[in-house]
Amino acid sequence: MRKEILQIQSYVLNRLTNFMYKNGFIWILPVILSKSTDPLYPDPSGSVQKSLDVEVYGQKLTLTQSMIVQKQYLISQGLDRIFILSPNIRIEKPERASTGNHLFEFTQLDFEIANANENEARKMIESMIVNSLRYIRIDMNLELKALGSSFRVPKAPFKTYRYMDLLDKYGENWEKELVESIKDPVWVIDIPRYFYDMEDEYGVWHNYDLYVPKYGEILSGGQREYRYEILVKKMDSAGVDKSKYSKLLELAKDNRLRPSAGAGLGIERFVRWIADVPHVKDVQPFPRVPGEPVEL
Ligand code: ASN
Repeated sequence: MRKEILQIQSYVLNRLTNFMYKNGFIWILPVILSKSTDPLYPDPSGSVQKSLDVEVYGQKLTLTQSMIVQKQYLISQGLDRIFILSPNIRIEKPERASTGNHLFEFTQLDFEIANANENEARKMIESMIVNSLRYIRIDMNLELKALGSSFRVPKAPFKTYRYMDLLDKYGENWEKELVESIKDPVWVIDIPRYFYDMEDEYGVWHNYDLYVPKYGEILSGGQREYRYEILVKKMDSAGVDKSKYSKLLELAKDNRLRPSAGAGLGIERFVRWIADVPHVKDVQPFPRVPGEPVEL
């Protein structure tokens, strides 16, 4: 484990949390056990095999896969901007060990903005990325040089591609083709997936993932669904167990969910791109690689 990578990671965490704080976000502590966690399906590029359920005091809870439902809850309670450094457990298929992108335990900077639409959220994310990279370039210059990292600071707005267009152009292998063809981060939008991402009446999904050159996706987010009937319909068609989401559905039924948009930035993926190292396991001293034994 290179010390420079951990120095960069430490700096990145400081920069990102500072950026959020200065932009009016309230820092919330994470939960590791959830009644309502992200089901992570349907997702065209997902590979989570199962969720880990445990019984605690007679109640069935799940190791948190993402805090999306908790974020929607907090927004419904009147908070306008929130973020969490959230540890997530996702039991990925062992084949994902070789992508360089997957750990079965990782941390995301997960945030949500009340009343924001897709464009406003993407703008805020672009400024967070560009702003922190500018500082990293300067303040971490020695560490970046020692690692031979050559990332460049991009300019906003980032280029945007539609998921279906990429699929048409490159086929199933589109992610690999895309990251090999770009020099700066790009957006992939309009991806058919989770019940909580907003799909409008024309079938357009108002969600967005951020891809970086060479490595792939580092951030995923969307404008949120808050309408009761649509949430129920989406959960039913995905085969999601609605009893796990009773609080969310109760709020939606009472018209108390508010429109919002947000995203989660994978910390290990972001640092790995900055440090320019082959695998996300290289930035975590205690890596949890799909299919591989844990040492500590
Ligand atoms: N955190 C992501 C979001 O806000 C969800 C995820 O990690 N699946 O959209």
